[in-house]
Amino acid sequence: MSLVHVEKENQIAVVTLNNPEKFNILSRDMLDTLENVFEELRDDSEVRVVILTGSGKAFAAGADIKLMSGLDALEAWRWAQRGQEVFKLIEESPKPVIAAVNGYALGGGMEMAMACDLRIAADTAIFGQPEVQLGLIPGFAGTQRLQRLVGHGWAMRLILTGERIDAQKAYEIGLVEEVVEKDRLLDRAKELAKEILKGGPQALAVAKEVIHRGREMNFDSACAYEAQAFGLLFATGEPQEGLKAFLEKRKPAWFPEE
Ligand code: CO8
Repeated sequence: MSLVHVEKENQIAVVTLNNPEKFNILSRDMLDTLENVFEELRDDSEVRVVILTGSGKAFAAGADIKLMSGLDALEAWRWAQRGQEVFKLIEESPKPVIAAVNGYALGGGMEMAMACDLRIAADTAIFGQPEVQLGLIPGFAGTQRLQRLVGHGWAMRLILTGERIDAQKAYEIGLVEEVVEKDRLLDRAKELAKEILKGGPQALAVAKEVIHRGREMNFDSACAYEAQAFGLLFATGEPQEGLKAFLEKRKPAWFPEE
């Protein structure tokens, strides 16, 4: 049985971490499998939006504690880099990725949700960065993504206390954009994916790129980059189609066969 299940329908891929007995922990095998899946999806022309979720009670209960208990300093360094590498692949996917957080998103599991572009949570989801309670720090880029997402104060609070918060609190601090009843989680994620599918595929990929890279630049440089990316999009033919379709009062055909 595969550790990660992928189901594709109507240009949407639902990627489900599938080790429910172990709360979908991020083991070496799980990270390797996720890497393969996201590399394949990046190159799969039939998929335009990805939904990432977990089976059972957890989205993911973090990195593999047993594995980490046997690491020396260099191995721990490499292990943190490995998680960062795989989550970067998710973040840099040219196709938008929606995290549908179904349950526990702890430690590396919460860090994985933060590498996605959008986050919706089941009302039963639980979030937390409990690393300090294990004598660790978040090592899969959580120290960086969390403060960018929710600001300095809440990042400090969650990382220093290691406290768990429920979905409603996660919504209030901006960690997730929406909370829905657990039974509705996947349907709602698919509705969001369908909204995204209305956009041009190149525009979506370029928007992601400019948002991510621009965040690390000063304002003027980021705006200059944005303007260049805006211009470059016109080389894809997509803006021409989108603008023409509006004027002709029809839906854009992003692909010739549409
Ligand atoms: N790693 C390994 N095993 C785990 C993990 C984990 N993260 N989480 C749960 N398990 C295992 C348990 O050990 C148990 O195994 P077994 O059945 O063999 O005893 C099984 O899953 C079921 O767990 P519980 O009996 O505890 O089930 P409960 O329903 O009582 O509780 C919880 C579920 C709340 C998810 C609980 O298991 C828990 O708190 N898990 C740990 C959560 C945690 O602390 N996560 C953070 C880990 S650290 C991390 O992610 C750091 C990322 C960056 C690393 C980079 C640094 C190098």
